Amino acid sequence: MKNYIYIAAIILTYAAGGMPARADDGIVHRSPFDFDADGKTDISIYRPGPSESWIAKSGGGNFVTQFGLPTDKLASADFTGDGKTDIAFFRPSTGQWFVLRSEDSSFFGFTFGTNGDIPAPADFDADGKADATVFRPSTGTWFIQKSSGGFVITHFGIDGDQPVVADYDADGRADIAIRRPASGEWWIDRSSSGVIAYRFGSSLDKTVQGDYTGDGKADVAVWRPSTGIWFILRSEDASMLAFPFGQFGDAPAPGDYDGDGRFDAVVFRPSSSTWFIAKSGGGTTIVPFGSAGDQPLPGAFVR
Ligand SMILES: [Ca+2]
Ligand SMILES: [Ca+2]
Ligand SMILES: [Ca+2]
Ligand SMILES: [Ca+2]
Repeated sequence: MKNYIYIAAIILTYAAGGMPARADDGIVHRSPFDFDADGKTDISIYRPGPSESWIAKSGGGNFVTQFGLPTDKLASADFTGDGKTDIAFFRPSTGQWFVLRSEDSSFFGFTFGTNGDIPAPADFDADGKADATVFRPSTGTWFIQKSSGGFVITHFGIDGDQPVVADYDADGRADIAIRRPASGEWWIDRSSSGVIAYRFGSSLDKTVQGDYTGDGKADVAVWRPSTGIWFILRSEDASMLAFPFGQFGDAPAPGDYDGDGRFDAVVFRPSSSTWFIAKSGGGTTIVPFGSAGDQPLPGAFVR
């Protein structure tokens, strides 16, 4: 009972919007999976069978396109730098990337990585364009193809680690980071402030890092499939926020769906093809979109 009251109390804090506003630091913090550049993450899915991506644009209208193969890994990000997320895939069998330009729906492809690599595109050089990136678990090596030119090859992590890239120190540059499931360790190589490590979550938790508190710094966060509880490690003071949202069988799809600069807890429920969005600005939105077997695009980098 005591535990229940504790959780209820923190939900109230969360829903009341008691978080500080995002830092006014001049850095553009774009919402992920924002296909129409209105600052809001869009409800969107990939349907592997027919290789269709369906996007419910928060600015209005639906978009559907056939692109990729059923066995491709989701890798959507803003590679072209126009503020709109580009539908993109990584093909493990060949190490190829395929990007559908948001500007004109033309596509380009290139080879970067090899079978077994895990795609983790993000903007490491802070030029507004996502950089093709893979983490190679077998050797613990990161390969980053910078959009501004040049490559980064660096060792960070060991076999079995999972990439959990985000901007944890709010300098506008994505940070190399891994989660080690067996021990629940997170190791973050912050681009401006050095390496930091946390122990947070259990091996079965799903990684849902993002800026839930609105200070511009991504918060270490996990979603527990067995109970549907979200655990967020606040970047401000490393205190923990926990609240239930979703249930077993759901797929977490974190992002900023209401565009207030704070991540929202979101799950896609395949059994009923329904999205549940706990808006950080307050209120819950329930939207039917997709069908069983679909993969939420905003869940592309949930590990
Ligand atoms: Ca870049
Ligand atoms: Ca950073
Ligand atoms: Ca934060
Ligand atoms: Ca939000």
